Amino acid sequence: MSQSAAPQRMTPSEALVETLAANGVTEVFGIVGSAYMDALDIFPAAGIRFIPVAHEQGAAHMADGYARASGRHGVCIAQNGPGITNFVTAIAAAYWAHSPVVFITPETGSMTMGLGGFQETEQLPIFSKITRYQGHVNNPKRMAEIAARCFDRAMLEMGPAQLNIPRDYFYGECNAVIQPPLRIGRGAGDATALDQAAALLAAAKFPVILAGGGVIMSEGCNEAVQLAELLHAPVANSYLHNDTFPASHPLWCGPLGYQGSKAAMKLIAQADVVLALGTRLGPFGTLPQHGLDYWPTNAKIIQVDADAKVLGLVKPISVGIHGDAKAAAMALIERLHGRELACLANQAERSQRIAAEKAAWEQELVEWTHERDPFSLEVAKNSSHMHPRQMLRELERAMPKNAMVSTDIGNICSVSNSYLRFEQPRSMFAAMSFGNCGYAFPVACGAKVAAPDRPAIAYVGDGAWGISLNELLTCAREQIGVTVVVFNNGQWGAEKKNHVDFYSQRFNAVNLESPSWAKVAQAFGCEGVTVDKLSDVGPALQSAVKAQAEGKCTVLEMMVTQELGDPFRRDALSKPVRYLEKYKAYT
Ligand SMILES: Cc1ncc(C[n+]2csc(CCOP(=O)(O)OP(=O)(O)O)c2C)c(N)n1
Ligand SMILES: [Mg+2]
Repeated sequence: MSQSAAPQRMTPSEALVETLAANGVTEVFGIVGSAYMDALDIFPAAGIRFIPVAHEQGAAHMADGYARASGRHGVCIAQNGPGITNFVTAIAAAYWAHSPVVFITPETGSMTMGLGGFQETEQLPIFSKITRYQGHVNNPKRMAEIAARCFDRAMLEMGPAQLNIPRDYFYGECNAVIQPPLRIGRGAGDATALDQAAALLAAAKFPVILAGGGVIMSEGCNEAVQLAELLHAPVANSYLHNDTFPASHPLWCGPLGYQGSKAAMKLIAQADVVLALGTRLGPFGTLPQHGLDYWPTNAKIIQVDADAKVLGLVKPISVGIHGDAKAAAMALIERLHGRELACLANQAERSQRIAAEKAAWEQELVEWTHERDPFSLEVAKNSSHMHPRQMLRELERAMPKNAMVSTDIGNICSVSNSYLRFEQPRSMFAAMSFGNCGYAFPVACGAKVAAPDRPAIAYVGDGAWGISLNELLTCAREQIGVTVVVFNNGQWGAEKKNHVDFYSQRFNAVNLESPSWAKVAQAFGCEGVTVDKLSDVGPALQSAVKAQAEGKCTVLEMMVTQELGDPFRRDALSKPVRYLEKYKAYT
């Protein structure tokens, strides 16, 4: 069958489906369409389950979640034209999450392209800036070759690859060879740079490791632990990558960035050498938080990343290593092993400092039961609903150890960053730098399909829920057992916070009237539970997780107050200025 060296006579549809099989594809997400029906017809014979969704954005998000949970390709397909344009937001999100998503985009037929026929749009320019590789089948005889390249490049370039196919090119015949996957190892990086990095680390008195998403993508978590233990260095997670280092480890100190750990911030502020391992040091990941401008501008920064273009891009660095995070960590361990390490002289003192900062932050979190700014105090005063922070703490307590949690964009989802701790990699799937509301739920669905034995939980604000809830249909129809925690605060809270801070509380389009989300879930054929007491939060989560084993999706609607945590981006807004008389009151 597949992977034979001799060319075989087959149709382009067969060449495509054989290429999927050769790449280990067992699930494809999408909405049925005439454009690719000839290929879809033979999916079952190739052992591929087609998972029909409610909206193509959901399909591409599911492919993203699938890829992030498994480390394998996530694949989606749709009808030419509108089905494909529905992919756009989710592909942009996958691009910034570095997910190896292969999205197959049948295009209008080659004989009518340019005539303004049905469902016609140029599908390559639309994705050109949010895709790592674009393969266009310019001749049906090249289907196997170009399809295989998309799978190879998605892995090589660590991001989405587009396979664009004029719809008439599924038909005909070709003599094709189904190539085995081409997986290129990256290696540890330049030996001289590694030597320099090792020298800096050996001389460091207070080294700190910042463990980024590259640690997970390279399967390098164990090596990160070994390196940290060798140096006895505290480890911070990069923003929204709380699963890069086990939270129970004494050297773990939590995430940097928005609503991150003060312990991590205070410790990295003291560093003389930072090893940024598998992180692009994205601009949002190190913004000042909690009033702390913690980035150690005088420290030597060693940055390791598999994408050479991000080295030194955002932060000045002393040493840049273009390499795989795991391999680089191993190479550094090798170079440091048995060597005199300056930082071991003060190991006991650093241990004490790490433990003290962690304890102080933990204590602060324990006491931080609600927000204390005047607006929050006012709206929570007469409310019978739960304080978001206390509700998040209860979720944290009840969270199964091997859970996968996806998080959306919103005020409460952001605050949850302080309460999400993981023991194993491939556990946290946040809407990364693209930051689209509506990310978390479909991503959790994809993760669950990829890892059916692990609990999958989505954290979603009630506003973002309106964007994504249609995929409850998919969960009910396909028996995808995920748990959705909807934070019902009756508002687009994160944006409302800007009205509070900058627009004198002139609330415009931020308050939400919604039906009972528990009843809506039930109407979709899912389970729905309204939770309004703190003591019910943990048990509700646990029974919903239990129901996942039966393929049941549960929506837990958390009734919370309208209080709001710190805003994401104080840096990006300024107080309104009005010159025209009619707008003078709007300052
Ligand atoms: C697709 C999309 N639309 C709009 C925004 C702007 N936005 C960012 S946060 C937010 C409010 C989120 O509200 P909700 O989901 O209810 O969560 P909350 O802030 O109330 O916790 C909005 C509208 C966005 N990030 N993505
Ligand atoms: Mg809300």
